[in-house]
Amino acid sequence: MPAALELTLVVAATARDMGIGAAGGLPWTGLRKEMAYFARVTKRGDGNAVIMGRKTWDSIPPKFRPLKGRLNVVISRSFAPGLPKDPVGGPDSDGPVEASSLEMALAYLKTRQTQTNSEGRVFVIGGAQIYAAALGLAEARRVLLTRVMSDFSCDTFFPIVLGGEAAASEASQKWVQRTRAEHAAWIGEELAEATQTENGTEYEFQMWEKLE
Ligand code: FOL
Repeated sequence: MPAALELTLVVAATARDMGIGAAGGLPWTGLRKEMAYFARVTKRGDGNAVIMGRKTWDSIPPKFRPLKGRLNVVISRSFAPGLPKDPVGGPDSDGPVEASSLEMALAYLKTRQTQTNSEGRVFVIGGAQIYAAALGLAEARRVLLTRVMSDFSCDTFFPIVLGGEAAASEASQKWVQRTRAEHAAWIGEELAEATQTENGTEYEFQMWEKLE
């Protein structure tokens, strides 16, 4: 029997103010190895799903969507209410599956995992509204955070602060940063040097988990 569904949020955010977006896209350009990490980690294993809001879907270059090798689930209040049926593009496609709420997206994925007897990982990939909804659920267990050290002007922000004084008390949940070894074991790959630099922007891959 598949294990209870758990959610992993994947996000890259500025260290200064948890900025994640600007003008409908990412705040930065050219963090190609960072994007490659996102793609590898969300793809690794079988039957993974990525859940995103409609604005995030729109922000992905059309040639890259649906994100391949992962079941894409897109959320919009304008989609038909009720449990989604097959993915757009047919039952074996990468979707997208159109869901009217995060709850419907999760109900769909639970049903699908039971029917296919699969235990693929479920990643929430934004944006701010969908992260906020996910963080309100007990299923949200971990955050794969890429902490971007350079400052970028942002108009969209991750809803909680991880790192610094706030992390321990955030939203009355306790978020703890896992070690590099624990992080590597969970994602299933070696982690490069603590700090990466691309095009003059420094960033660091981190994993945070919520204590019960
Ligand atoms: N998490 C992290 N760590 N970095 C991100 O850039 C990120 N971006 C989003 C959500 N979580 C993230 C949302 N935005 C693509 C584009 C934008 C996007 C998410 C994904 C995208 O095109 N992904 C392709 C990779 C294409 C390439 O290799 O350049 C994919 O296959 O995943």
